[in-house]
Amino acid sequence: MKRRKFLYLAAAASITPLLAQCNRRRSSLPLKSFPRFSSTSGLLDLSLTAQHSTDIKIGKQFAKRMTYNGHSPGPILEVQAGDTIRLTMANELGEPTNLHYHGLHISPEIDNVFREVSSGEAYTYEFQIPSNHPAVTGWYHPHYHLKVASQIFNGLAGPLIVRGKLDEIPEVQQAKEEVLVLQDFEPNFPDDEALSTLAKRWGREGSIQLVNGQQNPIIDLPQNGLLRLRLINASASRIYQLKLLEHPWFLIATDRGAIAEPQEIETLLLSPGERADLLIPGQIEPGDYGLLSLPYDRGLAEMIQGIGNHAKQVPGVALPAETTIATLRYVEGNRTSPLPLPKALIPVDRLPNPSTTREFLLNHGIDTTAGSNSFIINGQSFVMDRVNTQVQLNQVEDWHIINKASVDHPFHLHTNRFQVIERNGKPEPLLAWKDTVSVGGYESVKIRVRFEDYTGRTVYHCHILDHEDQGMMGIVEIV
Ligand SMILES: [Cu+2]
Repeated sequence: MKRRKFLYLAAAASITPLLAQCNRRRSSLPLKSFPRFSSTSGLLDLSLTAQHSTDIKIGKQFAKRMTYNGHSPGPILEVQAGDTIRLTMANELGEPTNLHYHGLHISPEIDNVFREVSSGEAYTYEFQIPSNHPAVTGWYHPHYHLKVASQIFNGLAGPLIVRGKLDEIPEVQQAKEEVLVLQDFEPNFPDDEALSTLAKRWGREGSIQLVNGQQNPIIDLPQNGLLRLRLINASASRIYQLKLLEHPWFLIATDRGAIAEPQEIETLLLSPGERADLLIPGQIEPGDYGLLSLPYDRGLAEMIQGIGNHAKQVPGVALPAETTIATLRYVEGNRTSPLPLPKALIPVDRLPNPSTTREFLLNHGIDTTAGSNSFIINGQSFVMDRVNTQVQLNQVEDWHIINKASVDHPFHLHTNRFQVIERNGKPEPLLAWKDTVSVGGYESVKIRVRFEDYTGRTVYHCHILDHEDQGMMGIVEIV
């Protein structure tokens, strides 16, 4: 590990002058407002068309992106716990797709990643969100196997907000709210067929980091007020290590809802699929404060060592670089005295001890039963209709996720939420509800999950989506 760090630092030092030119762009444009669909009288009824758009403006260029209704990221969907969503998705992509409702606790019969919505067809998803569903920042995105990485990297993703008790806490209610969808982009990116094996094995990344499709937008921070940010990592592979420069910020919610009380943080690590809600009090010296994406090495140093320096020129392999992804700017607020942070949020009850413990070994290798040389979990790569794990409804289990590889493999479980119990054998300090957890190279994480409310087949997988497409996914059947 020491050697890996050293190599990485050496690489970072040699590229710093270049970064200073291209990534410290001055912020000038305000954060654009988002198209939004909100439920009325308990129903959110809408249509989304997955399509190609050629007129998506990124910086000064126009880019070809995959969009929902012409937007990347797609419109915000906003509902209350207990509401019904009736969403018709029309597919005009020229290839199959579908939708996954990442962050919702709903039946896998509805949130079914095995469903195919063929090109030229439409499908209506209709379901009720449980009335006891926690308030969450979720997101919707395609989950059609073998196309997940390319469709998400090309821009298909949108926020899905469930409002509830967290939103009713007076200080949270009075906060100014922004949803920030983090994506990365590369101009002139090769087609999937032309993308190098290396980029697919690494997990494709773009060198341009976008917040709601913009580079370094300005976000207003009302003086004496609170700004609530809902962050969604909708990138195919990029792991963000975020820092708000010289300004305090407080975590209030993770993937599946609120934590017990606001927690001041230094940096925030956000793997693909993960979300975090933050409160930022506008109560220090007015000015501009950069939201930095710090260089984060998810194993590139070791890979470059293995294949030589030419990794730098491979499209889809972006070198770690410091980038200001947004700028928070103090603006006049309507308050004369500071709005305090809430003292308490929502209690998080610790799950009881498990009745079963399982191991999941993440690695690269040969699965002789699938006849593939790819990304594997417990020696197996993903095969449609093969159940890898069977669990009992309502039982609590500990899953010990052990990464045997040198690169990070963030682990995502569909349908049910979990709590992280241990990381590398040490108790996890923060009790929180999660559905995606970062597992660094050679690291291990223990998660605790209760399989609640729904039987059926659902999946767990690596959220580096190229890894998932290449087999790092399994089926769990709840009986
Ligand atoms: Cu992975």
